[in-house]
Formats: sequence, structure tokens, C-alpha cells
Amino acid sequence: NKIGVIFDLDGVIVDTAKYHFLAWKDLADHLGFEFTETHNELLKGVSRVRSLEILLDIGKVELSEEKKQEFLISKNEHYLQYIYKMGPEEILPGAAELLDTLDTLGIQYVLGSASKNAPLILKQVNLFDRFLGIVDGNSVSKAKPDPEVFLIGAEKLNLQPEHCVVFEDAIAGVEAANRANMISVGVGDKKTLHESNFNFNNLTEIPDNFFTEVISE
Ligand code: B16
Ligand code: MG
Repeated sequence: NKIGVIFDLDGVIVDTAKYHFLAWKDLADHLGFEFTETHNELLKGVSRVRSLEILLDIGKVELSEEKKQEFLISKNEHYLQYIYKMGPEEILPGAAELLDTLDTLGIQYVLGSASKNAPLILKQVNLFDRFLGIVDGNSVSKAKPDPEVFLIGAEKLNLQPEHCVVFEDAIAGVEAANRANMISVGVGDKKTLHESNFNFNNLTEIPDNFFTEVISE
């Protein structure tokens, strides 16, 4: 009875949402409307292109395709300024320990993120080499809640979807895992992530016997 794990990146391994926020807020300032942390919640787990659409809806701004492309590039360049300053100290509590536990148990894991910057971010925090594979925003055509990202992850793990455990902080990600017929673990607020099979406030709360329990179920 073999299982594997698929990790989301932003909100599970690192908190890059705060950098996305700064970069999107700068664009909103430039376009002349307010963009708050509450608004930023709507962008979590969502693709870059979709994030811009949501942002423009909030500001009731309409732009040409050309302008949109231009802002997608400048937002990302701004965001990367923060990413280049990241280091291993930004790994979220419990994440490194959890990877150690999985290594000890011989359970393999891959990344399943919407971010096109995922490989760079993992390199910044020195975790790139630990993952068996990386599925990111460059390798999928359909964004979460579509299950594509996790189904490709299962292929990399060489496992059936029902033997994959997904750690996700976003509603769309939990939905994607459920639609993929995987075991979904919500990381964050239980009320928000109520569709997940299991829920923990953060990765430090995962009990030592969690994976042995999941395997025996
Ligand atoms: P990029 P995840 C997601 O990461 C973020 O939560 C989301 O806010 C962002 O728009 C998306 O990646 C795309 O990121 O602009 O770097 O391609 O949670 O799926 O790891
Ligand atoms: Mg996330």
C-alpha cells in the first residue's frame, strides 16, 4: 500500500502571497484604485492571468490586450524583486520537518503549484532538489480548480490518484484535489477549507502517525 504527496507552494511551503500583494497593489495604485489584503485573498491559488482579470474587475478598469500583457510582465518583474531576496528562513513552520518525515517514511513527493515561478522560489529556499518532480504554471493548460495539475503530479509519482495526498491552502486547490479523486488536506482556516478531507491550521499540527493512518485507511 503505497502513497505519495503533492504539495501546493504558496501558502503551504512558503508565503509568497505577501509579495504578490505588494506587486498587485503597486499596479492598482498606478491605475488609481484601492487594493486591500482582503482583495488579495481572492488571488490565492489563482493563475497570474486570472489574477489580473480579478484585479481589474475590483478597480472596474478595462484595458486593451496589449496593456494587459504589459502589466502582466511588469507585475511579475516587480514580484521577482522580492523573490530574489528570499532565503530558507522563509520556509513556513513545519514544512521542512514534514519533508524530513516523508523522507524517513520513504514517501515520495512532488510540487503542484499554479506559479510559473515555482522552480525559482524552491531554489531560493533550498528545497528544489528535494522534490521528485515539479508541476507548475508552465506545465498545465487548465488552472485549479481543474484537477490537471495534480493528475500530472500523480503521473510523476507513478501512483493512482486515490493514493495521492494533496496539501493545499486555497479553496480552488482543495476542489482540484477532490475532483482528481485524491486525499485533500486543507492547510489553514477550517471554515474556508471545509471541503477538504483533513484540515490543519499549519504544517506543525500534522501528527507523526498521520501518513501511517492514511495508508491503513
Ligand atoms: P505566478 P500556488 C499561486 O501559487 C499563487 O497562490 C497565486 O496567488 C498566483 O497568482 C499563482 O501562483 C501564479 O503565480 O505569477 O508566480 O505564476 O498557491 O498555486 O503555489
Ligand atoms: Mg496556495
